Amino acid sequence: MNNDFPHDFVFGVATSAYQIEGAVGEGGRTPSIWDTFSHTPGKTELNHNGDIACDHYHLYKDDVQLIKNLGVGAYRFSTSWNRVFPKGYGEVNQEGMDFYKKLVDELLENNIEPFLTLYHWDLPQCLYDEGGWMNRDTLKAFEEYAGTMVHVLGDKVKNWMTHNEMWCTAMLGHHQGIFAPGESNFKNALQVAHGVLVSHGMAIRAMRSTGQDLNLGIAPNFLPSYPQDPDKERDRKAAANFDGYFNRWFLDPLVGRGYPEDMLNLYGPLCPKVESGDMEIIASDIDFLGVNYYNSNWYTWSEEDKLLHTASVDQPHLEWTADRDIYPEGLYDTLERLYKDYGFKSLYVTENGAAYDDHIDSLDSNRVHDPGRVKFLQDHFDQALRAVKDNIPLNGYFVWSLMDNFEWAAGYTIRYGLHYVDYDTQQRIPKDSALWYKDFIDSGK
Ligand code: IFM
Repeated sequence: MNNDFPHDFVFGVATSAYQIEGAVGEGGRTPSIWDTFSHTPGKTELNHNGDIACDHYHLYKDDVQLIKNLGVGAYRFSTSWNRVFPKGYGEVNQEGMDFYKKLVDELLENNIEPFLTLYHWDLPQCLYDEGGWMNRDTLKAFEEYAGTMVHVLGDKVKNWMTHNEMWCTAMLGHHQGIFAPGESNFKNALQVAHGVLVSHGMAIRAMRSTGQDLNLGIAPNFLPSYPQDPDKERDRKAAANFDGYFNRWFLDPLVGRGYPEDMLNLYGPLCPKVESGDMEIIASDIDFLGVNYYNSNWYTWSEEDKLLHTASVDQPHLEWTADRDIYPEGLYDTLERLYKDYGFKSLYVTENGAAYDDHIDSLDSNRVHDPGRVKFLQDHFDQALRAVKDNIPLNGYFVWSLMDNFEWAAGYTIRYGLHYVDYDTQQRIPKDSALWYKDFIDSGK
């Protein structure tokens, strides 16, 4: 596959703090909700936790070399709020901040552009104890965290994202209970989603007010939802309901449309409490939208689901990775919609990748063959290129992930990396997909 993307198209890889850093008790860091959750028996596969993870805290220089060897020009990572602000706000932990300063310097010395996410699900436990995202003080603390990070790093880091995948924070964490903090209350989950969205706008304003020249955005996850039978009105309605619940609930307020009317009607008394001015804050101007895309879903009408009336329908003709079906066209559809229906002027695929059951080659301990991942990336790159050729303003693409890491509730049982991590030795081995990505990047130079 040739690299026909424009010369200034940004290619990169992505990770997040809790998934790779480890060193949870070092450098003045206090626990986040993921420390608590993963240490609660039964919450993650095999009770895995991020205590050591990829030990990136100590191995970050080596990891920057992995990125450099790929030849990509950008790295998306997140900072741990509780490493920088052990109390969630107030006094900065200099040692924590220094870690990120050193990481950023290392990246820049190697000509890798940092894309920094402020919140990838690791809320300081002490803030959760005071009500978490349901407490307006957490929103203020996030605003302070964002402003401080830009104040310290804004001369070196131009690209910032406030939140990663707000649907997961709200729904997996506070409704389905399968992510930290493990709650199961839909009304609260909607209130959390609202708090997170308001905090996004507050953070954007705080970052802008520093006067730095910044590229500011947010990285929601998208799940295109198609009607199982497009000719059936009820299937179309079911798909629209799911779309409202997963995609539009977060997108519409970001562009100033407020919460979608059909969903407000559906949710009725479950709707979040909105304070005056909140919707204007959420709609604060951003420079780009991040797009985390993995798969798509198909829906039919169901009476069993009393709220959304949706049931997802398996698509036997689609192939699967270790945990999701594969539908590259869904990426194109998402990008097209974000441009044409929502008018976003700048888009980045901030996450896309695949999990496979990878193993080290029994005859060559330096090789890991992952043909499925190579094909997955080729097919998704094709869709991204199709979008670029159709003048959709897609400016970059970050593969999830630089290396295998702590995959949340699945622990270390699922591998998403371009590099295989041997968790006993912390050795990183480039998989065939890493070699493919490198060749692909080289072919565009
Ligand atoms: O590992 C996660 C990441 O933290 C958020 N987006 C999806 C990835 C793969 O499941």
